[in-house]
Amino acid sequence: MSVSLPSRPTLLIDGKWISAASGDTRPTYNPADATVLTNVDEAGPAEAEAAIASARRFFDTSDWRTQSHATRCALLERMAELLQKHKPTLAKIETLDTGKTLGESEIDIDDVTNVFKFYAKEALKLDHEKRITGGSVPDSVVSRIIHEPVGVCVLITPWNYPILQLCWKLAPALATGNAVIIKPSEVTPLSSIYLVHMLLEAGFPPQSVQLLTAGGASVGPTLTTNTDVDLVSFTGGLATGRRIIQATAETVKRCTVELGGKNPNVVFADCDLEWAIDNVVTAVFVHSGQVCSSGARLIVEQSIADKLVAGVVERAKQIRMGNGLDPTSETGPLVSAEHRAKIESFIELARSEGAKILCGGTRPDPKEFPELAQGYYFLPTVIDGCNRDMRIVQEETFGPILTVERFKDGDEETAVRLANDTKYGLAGGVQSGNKERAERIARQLRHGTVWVNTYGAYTAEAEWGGYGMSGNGRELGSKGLDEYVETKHLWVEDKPALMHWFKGARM
Ligand code: TXE
Repeated sequence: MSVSLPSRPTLLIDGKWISAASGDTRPTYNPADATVLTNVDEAGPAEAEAAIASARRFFDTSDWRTQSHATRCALLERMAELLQKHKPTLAKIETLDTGKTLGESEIDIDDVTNVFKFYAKEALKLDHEKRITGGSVPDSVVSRIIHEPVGVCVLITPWNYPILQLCWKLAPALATGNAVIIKPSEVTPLSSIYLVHMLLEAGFPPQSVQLLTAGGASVGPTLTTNTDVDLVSFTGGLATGRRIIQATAETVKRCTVELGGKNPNVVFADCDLEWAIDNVVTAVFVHSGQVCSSGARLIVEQSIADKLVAGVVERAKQIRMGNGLDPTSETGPLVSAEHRAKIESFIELARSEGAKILCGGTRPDPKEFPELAQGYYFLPTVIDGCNRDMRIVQEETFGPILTVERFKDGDEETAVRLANDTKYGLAGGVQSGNKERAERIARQLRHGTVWVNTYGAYTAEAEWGGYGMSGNGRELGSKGLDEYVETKHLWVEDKPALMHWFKGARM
């Protein structure tokens, strides 16, 4: 299946596609077979400075930020149309770069089409100026709340959902009149490059968007400390997130971070067994577990546990791994050799902690699956005998690894305690045939999204984000728009009068 990949130059700075002054490039790999897909330009601090300067100039001197929301929202609507028009190519690029199946890439594009459409409507509400009356506001005063863009926004995205994570930030940022600097993951930059070409095709002003393809270490410090940057929105790992919060604190930038999770899926014995097996397998093994909200911790009621776990193991063994472009593949490889090495070290950790690996725990056997031998594949893995003190239960592996913990029949308190016993708090599931019980448990979970009798769905209209170390702020929904908006209070006195505070001789 041929597709033309974005070609160099890949840096968009001040409205022009350029290469790095250093001439440096970086290869990007196809995780399905470890071949080099193409090379992209590698920006350095000088290019980051140039992108910031251009974005600042554009934001301060153009009429982009003062236009009506309706004008900008029309561009968002156009972008939604273009996402559908370019879907076949964009989906293939996403699959080649991330390894996810083509079906998953297409779902991501449909989802972000809805995100653009949603914010094209939602941002229109900001044209409404809220009038404050009564209280301590005198009749002679017109007091209003108006909304303005934050300014220059740096958007840093990860490799597991490159288009999706970028659009969750991009749509609200552009709808509200900000100037954005995009820094995609160096592991999967291709769909973001393609998407930036689409933004220009849609008619966004060239300087409203700057693109830096680069490693985090080379441009990150500049992007997060420069005084001309007003906001940093980051999705990625906890360690990098902490670094970004610290870096942005010095200049008191607005900073929102989404840092993943270690998400519980609580299953009660009153579920239909076959249904519950399907739910658990889907929750954890989609995209080979490289999902921030994946249901990686099964917390199961004792009386159903053995049967459920046996069923999950059986199903996990049947998952068809393969190249994402092959329509028969149900899940793809891990994103990189480095990430697979990390997953393998987690397996060693689990063993050393005394947990029992029931299935998987290795790469596919190259004799049995020669077609998978070159890629970064790792078998769906179920680990039993876990308890809350184990690091395999506490750390985010971001791979196809399910840990199993049990609670005594009817012991809802323990189920909730186990589910909440994580430093993260992004998402979780409650599966039960008893609706009242499910609702009761769902309300006690300290997680940003809780699915009841299903797992994994989201919608552009509902906020997404985490409690605890899963991050701060929210994406999607109306709060996802607020992240990119400054609120200004205008207090206008219609009948100016002496204030009588200082009583100098002349008054
Ligand atoms: O992500 P990083 P990594 C988790 C997952 C994974 C771990 C590490 O557990 O194993 O994070 O993944 C940019 N200043 N998630 O190392 O480093 C980087 O270039 C500015 C969860 O690949 O967090 C990339 O664009 N930027 C997650 C982005 O940060 C910097 C999704 C994310 O990279 C930077 C992915 C710096 N100093 C991984 N250093 C989720 N929440 O969904 C790096 N970057």
